[in-house]
Amino acid sequence: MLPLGSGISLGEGGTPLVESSLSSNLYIKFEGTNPTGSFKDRGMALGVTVARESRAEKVIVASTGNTAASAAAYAARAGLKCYVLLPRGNVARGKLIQAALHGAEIIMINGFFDTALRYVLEHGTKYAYPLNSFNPWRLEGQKTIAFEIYEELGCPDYVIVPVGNAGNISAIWKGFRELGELGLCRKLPRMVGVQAEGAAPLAVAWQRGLKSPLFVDKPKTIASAIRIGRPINWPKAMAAVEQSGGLFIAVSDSEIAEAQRLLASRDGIGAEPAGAASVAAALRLKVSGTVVAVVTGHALKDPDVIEISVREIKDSRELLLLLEGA
Ligand code: AN7
Repeated sequence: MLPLGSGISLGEGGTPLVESSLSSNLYIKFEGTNPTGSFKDRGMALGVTVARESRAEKVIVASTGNTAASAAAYAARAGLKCYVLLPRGNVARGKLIQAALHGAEIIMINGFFDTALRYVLEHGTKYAYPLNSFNPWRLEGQKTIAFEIYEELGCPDYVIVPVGNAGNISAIWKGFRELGELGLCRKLPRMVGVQAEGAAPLAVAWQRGLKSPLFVDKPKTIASAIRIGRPINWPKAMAAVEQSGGLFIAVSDSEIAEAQRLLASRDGIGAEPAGAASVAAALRLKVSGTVVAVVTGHALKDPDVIEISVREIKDSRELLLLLEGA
Protein backbone atom coordinates (compact mmCIF):
# COMPACT_ATOMS: atom_id res chain seq x y z
CA MET A 1 0.00 0.00 0.00
CA LEU A 2 3.06 2.23 0.03
CA PRO A 3 4.91 3.17 -3.15
CA LEU A 4 8.50 2.45 -2.14
CA GLY A 5 10.08 -0.43 -0.28
CA SER A 6 13.08 1.18 1.29
CA GLY A 7 14.69 4.55 1.52
CA ILE A 8 15.56 7.26 3.97
CA SER A 9 14.20 6.41 7.40
CA LEU A 10 14.77 7.37 11.00
CA GLY A 11 12.33 4.82 12.38
CA GLU A 12 9.26 7.04 12.05
CA GLY A 13 5.77 5.74 12.78
CA GLY A 14 4.80 2.91 15.09
CA THR A 15 3.56 5.51 17.58
CA PRO A 16 1.58 4.59 20.70
CA LEU A 17 -2.19 4.39 20.76
CA VAL A 18 -3.08 5.05 24.38
CA GLU A 19 -6.45 4.84 26.10
CA SER A 20 -7.34 8.18 27.66
CA SER A 21 -8.85 8.66 31.10
CA LEU A 22 -10.47 11.93 30.03
CA SER A 23 -13.48 10.37 28.35
CA SER A 24 -14.77 6.83 27.82
CA ASN A 25 -13.73 5.18 24.56
CA LEU A 26 -11.24 7.95 23.81
CA TYR A 27 -7.86 6.88 22.44
CA ILE A 28 -4.84 9.08 21.84
CA LYS A 29 -2.63 8.41 18.82
CA PHE A 30 0.50 10.12 20.14
CA GLU A 31 2.61 11.36 17.25
CA GLY A 32 5.01 13.17 19.57
CA THR A 33 7.14 10.01 19.77
CA ASN A 34 8.27 10.28 16.14
CA PRO A 35 12.02 10.93 15.60
CA THR A 36 11.67 14.74 15.45
CA GLY A 37 8.58 14.85 17.66
CA SER A 38 5.72 15.20 15.20
CA PHE A 39 3.72 13.27 12.57
CA LYS A 40 5.56 15.15 9.84
CA ASP A 41 8.31 12.51 9.93
CA ARG A 42 6.02 9.92 8.32
CA GLY A 43 5.63 11.96 5.16
CA MET A 44 9.11 13.41 5.20
CA ALA A 45 10.73 9.97 5.08
CA LEU A 46 8.98 9.31 1.80
CA GLY A 47 9.32 12.85 0.45
CA VAL A 48 13.06 12.96 1.04
CA THR A 49 13.47 9.46 -0.41
CA VAL A 50 11.76 10.60 -3.62
CA ALA A 51 13.80 13.84 -3.65
CA ARG A 52 17.00 11.82 -3.52
CA GLU A 53 15.82 9.33 -6.15
CA SER A 54 14.97 12.19 -8.48
CA ARG A 55 18.55 13.42 -8.04
CA ALA A 56 17.60 16.63 -6.25
CA GLU A 57 20.44 18.19 -4.26
CA LYS A 58 18.34 20.74 -2.42
CA VAL A 59 14.95 20.65 -0.73
CA ILE A 60 12.77 23.55 0.40
CA VAL A 61 9.81 23.97 2.76
CA ALA A 62 7.68 26.73 4.21
CA SER A 63 6.72 25.89 7.74
CA THR A 64 5.10 26.84 11.02
CA GLY A 65 7.95 24.79 12.53
CA ASN A 66 7.40 21.05 12.58
CA THR A 67 7.76 20.55 8.83
CA ALA A 68 11.01 22.51 9.04
CA ALA A 69 12.37 20.41 11.91
CA SER A 70 11.45 17.20 10.11
CA ALA A 71 12.71 18.25 6.67
CA ALA A 72 15.99 19.42 8.22
CA ALA A 73 16.57 16.07 9.94
CA TYR A 74 15.65 13.86 6.98
CA ALA A 75 17.57 16.03 4.52
CA ALA A 76 20.61 15.79 6.78
CA ARG A 77 20.24 12.01 6.79
CA ALA A 78 19.98 11.96 2.99
CA GLY A 79 22.87 14.36 2.44
CA LEU A 80 20.64 17.03 0.90
CA LYS A 81 20.79 20.75 1.47
CA CYS A 82 17.64 22.03 3.17
CA TYR A 83 16.08 25.51 3.00
CA VAL A 84 13.31 26.39 5.43
CA LEU A 85 11.12 29.49 5.15
CA LEU A 86 9.71 30.47 8.53
CA PRO A 87 7.36 33.27 9.55
CA ARG A 88 9.41 35.54 11.79
CA GLY A 89 8.14 35.56 15.37
CA ASN A 90 5.59 32.81 14.68
CA VAL A 91 7.62 29.64 15.25
CA ALA A 92 7.95 27.74 18.54
CA ARG A 93 11.48 27.78 19.94
CA GLY A 94 12.04 24.02 20.00
CA LYS A 95 11.25 23.68 16.30
CA LEU A 96 13.50 26.55 15.27
CA ILE A 97 16.35 25.05 17.28
CA GLN A 98 15.80 21.64 15.67
CA ALA A 99 15.99 23.11 12.17
CA ALA A 100 19.22 24.91 13.05
CA LEU A 101 20.70 21.86 14.80
CA HIS A 102 20.13 19.68 11.75
CA GLY A 103 21.93 22.22 9.62
CA ALA A 104 19.09 23.74 7.59
CA GLU A 105 19.48 27.15 6.00
CA ILE A 106 16.83 29.28 7.69
CA ILE A 107 15.09 32.13 5.88
CA MET A 108 12.92 34.30 8.14
CA ILE A 109 10.16 36.02 6.24
CA ASN A 110 7.88 38.85 7.31
CA GLY A 111 4.28 37.73 7.47
CA PHE A 112 2.57 34.48 8.29
CA PHE A 113 3.07 30.90 7.12
CA ASP A 114 0.72 31.52 4.20
CA THR A 115 3.16 34.05 2.72
CA ALA A 116 6.09 31.66 3.19
CA LEU A 117 4.17 28.94 1.36
CA ARG A 118 3.34 31.35 -1.46
CA TYR A 119 7.07 32.09 -1.85
CA VAL A 120 7.80 28.37 -2.13
CA LEU A 121 5.08 27.89 -4.74
CA GLU A 122 5.93 30.98 -6.80
CA HIS A 123 9.72 30.83 -6.80
CA GLY A 124 11.10 28.22 -4.41
CA THR A 125 10.37 25.24 -6.64
CA LYS A 126 12.81 26.65 -9.23
CA TYR A 127 15.68 26.35 -6.75
CA ALA A 128 14.92 23.21 -4.82
CA TYR A 129 12.65 20.17 -4.50
CA PRO A 130 9.58 21.24 -2.49
CA LEU A 131 8.52 19.18 0.50
CA ASN A 132 5.34 20.93 1.59
CA SER A 133 2.14 18.93 1.72
CA PHE A 134 1.14 19.80 -1.85
CA ASN A 135 3.83 17.20 -2.56
CA PRO A 136 1.74 14.00 -2.79
CA TRP A 137 4.47 11.80 -1.28
CA ARG A 138 4.09 13.60 2.02
CA LEU A 139 0.47 12.53 2.23
CA GLU A 140 1.29 8.97 1.13
CA GLY A 141 3.58 8.68 4.14
CA GLN A 142 1.14 10.27 6.55
CA LYS A 143 -1.70 7.93 5.62
CA THR A 144 0.10 5.25 7.67
CA ILE A 145 -1.54 6.84 10.73
CA ALA A 146 -4.81 5.28 9.49
CA PHE A 147 -3.17 1.88 8.94
CA GLU A 148 -1.72 1.85 12.46
CA ILE A 149 -5.02 2.85 14.07
CA TYR A 150 -6.70 0.05 12.11
CA GLU A 151 -4.11 -2.51 13.20
CA GLU A 152 -4.75 -1.84 16.88
CA LEU A 153 -8.38 -0.84 17.03
CA GLY A 154 -10.08 -1.73 13.76
CA CYS A 155 -12.07 1.17 12.39
CA PRO A 156 -13.08 3.68 15.06
CA ASP A 157 -16.28 5.73 14.82
CA TYR A 158 -14.46 9.07 14.84
CA VAL A 159 -10.93 10.23 14.07
CA ILE A 160 -10.20 13.77 15.24
CA VAL A 161 -7.31 15.63 13.59
CA PRO A 162 -5.92 19.14 14.16
CA VAL A 163 -6.02 21.05 10.87
CA GLY A 164 -3.56 23.68 9.67
CA ASN A 165 -2.61 23.33 6.03
CA ALA A 166 -5.11 20.43 5.91
CA GLY A 167 -2.73 17.77 4.61
CA ASN A 168 -2.86 15.34 7.49
CA ILE A 169 -6.63 14.95 7.67
CA SER A 170 -6.63 14.37 3.89
CA ALA A 171 -3.86 11.77 4.23
CA ILE A 172 -5.53 9.89 7.09
CA TRP A 173 -8.83 9.81 5.21
CA LYS A 174 -7.03 8.43 2.14
CA GLY A 175 -5.58 5.68 4.36
CA PHE A 176 -9.00 4.69 5.68
CA ARG A 177 -10.53 4.81 2.20
CA GLU A 178 -7.86 2.40 0.97
CA LEU A 179 -8.60 0.08 3.89
CA GLY A 180 -12.25 0.25 2.90
CA GLU A 181 -11.43 -0.61 -0.71
CA LEU A 182 -9.59 -3.70 0.50
CA GLY A 183 -12.69 -4.73 2.42
CA LEU A 184 -10.92 -4.19 5.75
CA CYS A 185 -13.07 -1.39 7.13
CA ARG A 186 -16.76 -2.14 6.98
CA LYS A 187 -17.73 1.29 8.24
CA LEU A 188 -15.24 4.12 7.69
CA PRO A 189 -14.69 6.60 10.54
CA ARG A 190 -16.16 10.08 10.53
CA MET A 191 -13.32 12.56 10.15
CA VAL A 192 -13.35 15.60 12.45
CA GLY A 193 -11.09 18.53 11.53
CA VAL A 194 -10.18 20.85 14.39
CA GLN A 195 -8.97 24.42 14.02
CA ALA A 196 -8.23 27.14 16.56
CA GLU A 197 -10.91 29.84 16.71
CA GLY A 198 -8.56 32.58 15.51
CA ALA A 199 -7.33 30.49 12.57
CA ALA A 200 -10.45 28.67 11.44
CA PRO A 201 -11.02 29.20 7.70
CA LEU A 202 -12.58 25.76 7.30
CA ALA A 203 -14.46 25.47 10.60
CA VAL A 204 -16.16 28.84 10.21
CA ALA A 205 -17.15 28.06 6.61
CA TRP A 206 -18.48 24.68 7.75
CA GLN A 207 -20.63 26.27 10.48
CA ARG A 208 -22.16 28.54 7.85
CA GLY A 209 -22.80 25.70 5.44
CA LEU A 210 -20.28 26.94 2.86
CA LYS A 211 -18.39 24.57 0.56
CA SER A 212 -15.16 26.60 0.46
CA PRO A 213 -13.09 28.20 3.24
CA LEU A 214 -13.26 31.75 4.53
CA PHE A 215 -9.55 32.57 4.41
CA VAL A 216 -8.07 34.43 7.37
CA ASP A 217 -5.42 37.11 6.73
CA LYS A 218 -4.06 37.38 10.27
CA PRO A 219 -4.48 33.99 11.94
CA LYS A 220 -4.20 34.18 15.73
CA THR A 221 -3.86 31.33 18.24
CA ILE A 222 -1.45 30.02 20.88
CA ALA A 223 -1.18 26.89 18.72
CA SER A 224 1.49 28.28 16.38
CA ALA A 225 1.67 25.01 14.41
CA ILE A 226 -1.84 25.62 13.05
CA ARG A 227 -1.60 29.42 12.77
CA ILE A 228 -2.55 29.13 9.11
CA GLY A 229 -5.13 31.23 7.27
CA ARG A 230 -5.09 29.73 3.76
CA PRO A 231 -4.84 25.94 3.95
CA ILE A 232 -3.57 24.68 0.62
CA ASN A 233 -5.13 21.22 0.90
CA TRP A 234 -8.58 22.56 1.72
CA PRO A 235 -10.40 20.83 -1.17
CA LYS A 236 -9.13 17.42 -0.07
CA ALA A 237 -9.90 18.14 3.57
CA MET A 238 -13.41 19.37 2.75
CA ALA A 239 -13.98 16.20 0.71
CA ALA A 240 -12.67 14.02 3.56
CA VAL A 241 -15.06 15.56 6.05
CA GLU A 242 -18.03 15.52 3.66
CA GLN A 243 -17.49 11.97 2.36
CA SER A 244 -16.97 10.56 5.84
CA GLY A 245 -19.99 12.29 7.37
CA GLY A 246 -17.76 14.20 9.76
CA LEU A 247 -17.41 17.85 10.63
CA PHE A 248 -15.07 20.77 11.19
CA ILE A 249 -14.99 22.44 14.58
CA ALA A 250 -13.17 25.43 16.07
CA VAL A 251 -11.87 25.33 19.64
CA SER A 252 -10.72 28.30 21.72
CA ASP A 253 -7.18 28.86 22.95
CA SER A 254 -8.36 28.31 26.51
CA GLU A 255 -9.91 24.95 25.56
CA ILE A 256 -6.61 24.02 23.90
CA ALA A 257 -4.60 25.01 26.97
CA GLU A 258 -6.97 23.10 29.24
CA ALA A 259 -6.80 19.99 27.05
CA GLN A 260 -3.01 20.23 27.05
CA ARG A 261 -2.99 20.43 30.85
CA LEU A 262 -5.46 17.55 31.30
CA LEU A 263 -3.61 15.31 28.84
CA ALA A 264 -0.35 15.97 30.63
CA SER A 265 -1.57 15.76 34.23
CA ARG A 266 -4.08 12.90 33.91
CA ASP A 267 -2.87 10.81 30.98
CA GLY A 268 0.88 11.48 31.14
CA ILE A 269 0.95 12.68 27.55
CA GLY A 270 2.88 15.86 26.74
CA ALA A 271 1.37 17.57 23.71
CA GLU A 272 2.14 20.86 22.05
CA PRO A 273 -0.94 23.11 21.83
CA ALA A 274 -1.86 22.18 18.22
CA GLY A 275 -1.63 18.52 19.19
CA ALA A 276 -3.94 19.00 22.15
CA ALA A 277 -6.55 20.69 19.95
CA SER A 278 -7.90 17.28 18.91
CA VAL A 279 -8.46 16.38 22.56
CA ALA A 280 -10.12 19.76 23.20
CA ALA A 281 -12.54 18.89 20.38
CA ALA A 282 -13.17 15.41 21.77
CA LEU A 283 -14.03 16.89 25.17
CA ARG A 284 -16.36 19.45 23.58
CA LEU A 285 -18.13 17.07 21.20
CA LYS A 286 -18.73 14.20 23.67
CA VAL A 287 -19.79 11.86 20.85
CA SER A 288 -20.56 8.23 21.54
CA GLY A 289 -18.57 5.39 20.04
CA THR A 290 -14.85 4.81 19.68
CA VAL A 291 -12.93 8.05 19.20
CA VAL A 292 -9.28 8.47 18.24
CA ALA A 293 -7.75 11.90 18.80
CA VAL A 294 -4.51 12.35 16.88
CA VAL A 295 -2.09 14.27 19.10
CA THR A 296 0.23 15.56 16.44
CA GLY A 297 3.27 16.99 18.24
CA HIS A 298 5.29 16.85 21.46
CA ALA A 299 5.08 19.32 24.36
CA LEU A 300 8.84 19.98 24.26
CA LYS A 301 8.43 21.65 20.88
CA ASP A 302 6.92 24.71 22.47
CA PRO A 303 8.00 25.19 26.09
CA ASP A 304 7.25 28.91 26.05
CA VAL A 305 3.47 28.55 25.94
CA ILE A 306 3.32 26.26 28.96
CA GLU A 307 2.99 29.14 31.44
CA ILE A 308 0.55 27.27 33.59
CA SER A 309 2.89 24.41 34.43
CA VAL A 310 5.78 26.75 35.15
CA ARG A 311 3.60 28.64 37.61
CA GLU A 312 2.80 25.34 39.22
CA ILE A 313 6.40 24.21 39.77
CA LYS A 314 6.48 23.28 43.42
CA ASP A 315 9.78 23.63 45.16
CA SER A 316 9.28 21.10 47.93
CA ARG A 317 11.23 22.54 50.85
CA GLU A 318 9.95 19.98 53.33
CA LEU A 319 11.22 16.96 51.44
CA LEU A 320 14.52 18.69 50.72
CA LEU A 321 15.07 19.18 54.44
CA LEU A 322 14.36 15.49 55.04
CA LEU A 323 16.73 14.44 52.27
CA GLU A 324 19.46 16.67 53.57
CA GLY A 325 19.03 15.03 56.95
CA ALA A 326 18.33 18.35 58.67
C1 AN7 B 1 1.68 19.71 15.63
O1 AN7 B 1 5.01 22.44 10.23
O2 AN7 B 1 2.01 23.19 8.78
O3 AN7 B 1 -3.23 20.19 8.58
O4 AN7 B 1 4.61 23.81 8.61
O5 AN7 B 1 2.76 20.90 13.32
O6 AN7 B 1 -1.41 18.71 7.79
O7 AN7 B 1 -1.00 21.14 8.13
C2 AN7 B 1 2.37 22.02 10.79
C3 AN7 B 1 1.14 21.50 10.95
C4 AN7 B 1 -1.14 19.82 13.31
C5 AN7 B 1 -1.57 20.59 11.02
N1 AN7 B 1 -0.39 19.61 14.37
O8 AN7 B 1 -1.34 19.61 10.04
C6 AN7 B 1 4.23 23.01 9.47
C7 AN7 B 1 2.79 22.77 9.62
C8 AN7 B 1 0.90 19.97 14.40
C9 AN7 B 1 1.46 20.57 13.27
C10 AN7 B 1 -0.65 20.42 12.17
C11 AN7 B 1 0.67 20.82 12.14
P1 AN7 B 1 -1.76 19.92 8.53
